[in-house]
Amino acid sequence: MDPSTDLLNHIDGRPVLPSTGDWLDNINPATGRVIQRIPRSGADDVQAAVTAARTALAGPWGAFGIQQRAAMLDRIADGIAARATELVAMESDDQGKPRSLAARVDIPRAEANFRFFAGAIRHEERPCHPMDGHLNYTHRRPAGVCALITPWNLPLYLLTWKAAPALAMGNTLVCKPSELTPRTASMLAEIASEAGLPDGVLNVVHGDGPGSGAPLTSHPDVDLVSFTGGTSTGRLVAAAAAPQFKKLSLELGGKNATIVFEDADLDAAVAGAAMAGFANQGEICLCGSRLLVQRSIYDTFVERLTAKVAALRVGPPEDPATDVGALVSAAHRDKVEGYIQLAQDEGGTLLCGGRRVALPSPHSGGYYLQPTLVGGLPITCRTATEEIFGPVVTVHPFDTEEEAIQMANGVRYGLAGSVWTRDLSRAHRVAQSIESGMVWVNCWLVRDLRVPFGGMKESGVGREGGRWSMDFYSEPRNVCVKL
Ligand code: TXE
Repeated sequence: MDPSTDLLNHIDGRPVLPSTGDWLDNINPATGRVIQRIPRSGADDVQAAVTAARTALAGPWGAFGIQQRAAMLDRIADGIAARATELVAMESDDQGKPRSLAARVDIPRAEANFRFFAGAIRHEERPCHPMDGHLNYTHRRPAGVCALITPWNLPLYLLTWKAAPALAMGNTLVCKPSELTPRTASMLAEIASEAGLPDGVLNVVHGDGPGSGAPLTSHPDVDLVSFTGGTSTGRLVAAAAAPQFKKLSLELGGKNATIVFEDADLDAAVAGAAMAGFANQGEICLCGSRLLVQRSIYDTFVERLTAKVAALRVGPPEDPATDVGALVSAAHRDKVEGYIQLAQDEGGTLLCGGRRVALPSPHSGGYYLQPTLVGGLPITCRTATEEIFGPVVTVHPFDTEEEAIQMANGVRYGLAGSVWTRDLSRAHRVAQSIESGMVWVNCWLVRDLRVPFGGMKESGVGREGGRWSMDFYSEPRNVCVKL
């Protein structure tokens, strides 16, 4: 590999080679070909980044006021918008998602995250509690040095979801993106530097979990950890952060239910269930991977959904007609294939899909799977209770509302769900009975950045979004003044 194409760490405002001299290959999942090398950083690289972040807190950035920070976030948003085309291609080539999806969702949302939190701090109203003879006001201090550890499914979307509020609240950052999708994090660091963010405020350390993720979450000079990723890794992160009482937010896996009642608008529910099941190749923690359909409409619904899913186009990410791109890695494709086999071993019937898709050169080495629907499985089997995180949805009939709620809640996860019905009372009853952090009614993935976002049970701890992010990324303090 030509070293001039190597991706480098970004520490204290400049590109830096890994102290380990060790590298990982960054592979384009659409072709299976190596794009470049990325650092497999180690503890010394993490130390350099944390030192830079700590130093920057005491530098010019620490004196930035609300208006200056808001203006900085807007300039970063402008930089993302100006380089959107490049970011779309980079994200799609790293992750395998259709470019049309990155252009419609990932990159616009990255820009929106910065613009939203610029506005949030400009317009924040803070509580003031008057007493007889005293006045209490709430003051915010930055949390300090923030470790932001992000996954490979929505790389820039999720990194900016953390970085924007963290910067808005005056913190400094050490970002550790997934080793599978590293490039847009480095581009964000470049954009931030060009926007005038002082050196050391936003650092990026590339590498894998053991090499750089673990030293970062356990580093004594890191004040806060925000992690999005798998539940098992979330356990390791929590174990590393808890003994040092670091602020901690965990957004983990999901096994979300899409519940369709017999009175639902079937056109909308079929389209909604297909999108919820297979958007981003099913690699979104919010995806509806368990479909619960009232028995009276089960056959009709499944027939219509099967036709729709079978018609989804699996193709090269750069093709505008592509609905389903490549899975993020060969290992992840194999993991998902393993679950398709398990589904059949557990007695399921493939209603559609189930096989690899072979594309012509240059995509013949890519990691493509057909979107797959499985019927006939017990709701308690492994396929229907473990997170697969790929284009696989299991379909199950139910009879009563109570049964649907019990089925939806019968997993260790509690992240999201959707309910499809025209009965308003039932919609509220069911939405409030599902054990998850968020529920959509007759829609899916409609996101207002002001609302609390996060999961229950094994889907995570804490909430981010709007004022929940502002509280998490700061230390709200009370000052009481004698009048
Ligand atoms: O993510 P990991 P993986 C689920 C999905 C997927 C599974 C594992 O089921 O199959 O998680 O995916 C870093 N200390 N989701 O392995 O391991 C790692 O380098 C600190 C759901 O790709 O969770 C990466 O940057 N950091 C999820 C980040 O953690 C560590 C989205 C996530 O990696 C670490 C992605 C450690 N010990 C996967 N080990 C969602 N909720 O959206 C790894 N990392």
